[in-house]
Amino acid sequence: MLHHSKAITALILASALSSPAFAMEGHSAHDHSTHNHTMMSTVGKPSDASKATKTIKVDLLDSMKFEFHSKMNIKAGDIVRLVVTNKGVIDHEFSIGSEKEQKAHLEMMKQMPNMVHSDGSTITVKPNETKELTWKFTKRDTVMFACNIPEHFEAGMHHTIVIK
Ligand SMILES: [Cu+2]
Repeated sequence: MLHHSKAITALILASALSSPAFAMEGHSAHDHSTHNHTMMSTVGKPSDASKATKTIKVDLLDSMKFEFHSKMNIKAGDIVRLVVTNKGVIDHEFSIGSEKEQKAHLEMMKQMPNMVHSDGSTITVKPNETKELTWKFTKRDTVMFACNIPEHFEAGMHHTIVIK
């Protein structure tokens, strides 16, 4: 009987491990709460790093500021690879969206402060860590970069640019 149930468990495990859905489930269980719904943004969409037309480095600072290493001179249609480093000692986030989207995101973060993102428009970056996000800015628009970790946005951790 014991032998029999073991065999069944092994079978279930084997099929579960080969399923991509299981891999995602396992990932979110590990991250506690993963925000992985596909959020449509009005200011663009995630893109492939290999298609990038520009690379911009950004540092996240505990002074609640973003430090862009080059001018955010972005035109509609540009695909920008953002290389984001957390230079601080606390977690920060780098999120791309419209002002309205960032406001909604901020409200959500107040409900779930430990939310970890993987929706393509937001990355959570730990101290001394560098992560990348490639984004296609699709049209002339006002885009807001924000860290929506509670208190950070309010302390000034956001930056608005105009896409030409
Ligand atoms: Cu922050």
